[in-house]
Amino acid sequence: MSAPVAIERDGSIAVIVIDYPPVNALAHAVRTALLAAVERLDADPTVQAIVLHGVGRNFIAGADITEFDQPGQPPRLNDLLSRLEACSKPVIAALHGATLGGGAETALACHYRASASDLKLGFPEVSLGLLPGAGGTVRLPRLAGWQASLELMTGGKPVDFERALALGLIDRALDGDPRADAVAWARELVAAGASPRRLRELPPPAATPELFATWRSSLPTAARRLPAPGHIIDALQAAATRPFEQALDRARELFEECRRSDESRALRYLFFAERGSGADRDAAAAVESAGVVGAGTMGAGIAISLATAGIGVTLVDSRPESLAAGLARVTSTLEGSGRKGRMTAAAAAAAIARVRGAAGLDALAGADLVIEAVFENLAVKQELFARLGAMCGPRTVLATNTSTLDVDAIAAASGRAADVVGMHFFSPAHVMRLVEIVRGRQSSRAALATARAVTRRMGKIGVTVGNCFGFVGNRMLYAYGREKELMLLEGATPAAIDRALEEFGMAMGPNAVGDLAGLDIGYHARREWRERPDDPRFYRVSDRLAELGRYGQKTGRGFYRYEGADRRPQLDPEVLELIRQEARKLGVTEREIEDSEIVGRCICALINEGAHILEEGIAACPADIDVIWCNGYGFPRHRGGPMFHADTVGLAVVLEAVLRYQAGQGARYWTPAPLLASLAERGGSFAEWQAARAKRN
Ligand code: T1G
Repeated sequence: MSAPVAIERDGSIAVIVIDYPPVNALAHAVRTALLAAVERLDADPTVQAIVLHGVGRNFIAGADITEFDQPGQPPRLNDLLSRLEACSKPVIAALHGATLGGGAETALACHYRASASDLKLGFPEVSLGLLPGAGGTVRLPRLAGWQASLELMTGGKPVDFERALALGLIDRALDGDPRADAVAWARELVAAGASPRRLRELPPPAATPELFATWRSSLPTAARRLPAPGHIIDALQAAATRPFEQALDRARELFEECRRSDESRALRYLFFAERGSGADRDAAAAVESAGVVGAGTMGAGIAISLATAGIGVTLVDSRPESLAAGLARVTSTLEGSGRKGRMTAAAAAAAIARVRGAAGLDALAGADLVIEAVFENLAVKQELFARLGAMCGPRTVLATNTSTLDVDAIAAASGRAADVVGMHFFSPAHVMRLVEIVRGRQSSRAALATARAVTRRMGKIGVTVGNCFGFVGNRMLYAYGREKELMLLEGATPAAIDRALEEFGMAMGPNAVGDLAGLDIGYHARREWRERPDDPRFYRVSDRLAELGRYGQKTGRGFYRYEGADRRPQLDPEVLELIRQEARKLGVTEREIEDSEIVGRCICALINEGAHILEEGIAACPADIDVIWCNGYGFPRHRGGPMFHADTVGLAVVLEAVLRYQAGQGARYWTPAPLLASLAERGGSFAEWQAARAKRN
């Protein structure tokens, strides 16, 4: 591997070149070499200016996140950047692509900044439960002011070239080859007698304590539960009220507090878990044309995602009105994204142009990939796959978007099971980033790799799972939902259950989720479930609501009432009465249920089912389960997912709770998974278990 930092000379201009794939992260080796280069060039009288340049797809993507599980090794980034800023000759940052976190802080420590137009400059530390710990909180306000600094750092979203220029974060554009253009500019600066411009020498802009108090109080509830957003505001306030060096030290202290927090450990864990393994990338077949069968909500959403990724799509539906509605939904959604700036108008128009409609399956004969999104019924899907199997070309990969049904049974009907995989999208499919890629008994390596590659190309996270009822996500959802349904009968109200789990951090409580997704969907899926527990209490309340046509938001009544366009749930005494009636019929005694029990039973049910799923190999590792639940089911990211959360609280604590619920509720649902019991008994964790397995393989 070549040296991470090199020095190149262009006459009296020296270029420090950072080349540390894949994203020029400021790892220990890079910091050490960078410091040596700066000290050498600053001492060299033949050097009149220094250009800092990153090779590859971006300038610097930040500190090396893998190093945050250990205390930082010297040279610390703070000290390196202070040395860079102290240079006696102009230092020019030549930016391009992702310039994030420590990369943006490095740019701020330079004296002049220029950038190519593909710039993405930002401070995403908050999404890792951290704060900019190397001077960003002290230097940025001196350049961009308090408002922009608070927005950039508590929001974590990067800005593009235009916005960076408008904020004064960069001085000018780099055209053509950024390195060469930056050297030419450096030469101009030297000729003009330009001297170093150090942000530390600027006074911080005026600020009142009210500004920071207002920001603290306007933080969203979820953000207020986490250490980082508040610590960012503290660090910025320190920059407003303390001398430069003291403000730097304060930011460092606050950074260390965040780095050691469970929240940041969880978010860093998810960062790498979501990038998964790049296994089998080479086995993937190219996909330039795709077919989507079924122009309903899911079908249209899948077509939008494929078209936005640059793939030609044929949307097929034999019912003309459904096809027309599906195509209209594709067009209006993409136009809307263009209008709202989520994509450029040109990109939206190009994506719309990539989608065409067809009434017959024959239009898909030459497609590279076909994804089915028809009614969730096994016989319907088998009949369709029999026709697709016969009609599509030998290279076509066939995917089913079923959310619960047996992929092997569907694959068998196609007569070419090796080409069949599950691609379980989440609603709304053009928004939700998760796809469960279901491996059938005969799915080929190439078919699975192709499904993963297309998922990545759509900018989504693909997690490969085994085939069973509900795969990983929905199978665990049934355990989680089962407990909330039982507690409804035992006396907890829908609102109390939702509030307790939302306070735990779930994006939305399970009853409100049921109303959003449609209680009829779950009802029909449970009808299809052959191994459904023979227990009259099992989802009794949801079933009764569905049988009464209370499907949730779409019918204005479900667990809650919804008035007209107002999507806010209203309590409905009729539902409480219905639940009491069902409980009486089932002989279930009503009692007070604490929030701790609501959260405990629902979350422990998740963890215990997750352990079964790992034992059976339906999920390859605990991280896959966590990625699925954090991206598909609104599990709080700052807890890292159910399995990471279990390790954080301790498996012995989880086992003790499971056994307590067993004593109260019986062994039927509360028998500890053998993996959970054995790990807990020997003081182990799911992470250690996975590490030991990885070592054995
Ligand atoms: N550290 C270590 N590894 C990193 C990394 C980082 N900062 N960024 C990316 N990688 C790895 C990643 O795991 C993957 O590895 C490969 O690079 C490609 O990434 C002191 C405290 C830059 C926009 O939060 O947002 O600076 O899977 O698949 O889609 O104040 O990576 O190939 O083995 O994501 O093209 C702040 C994190 C750090 C930016 C590129 N910086 N990175 O996206 O590729 S904290 C960030 C990204 C900090 C200072 C603070 C993205 C990207 P592998 P990828 P991509």
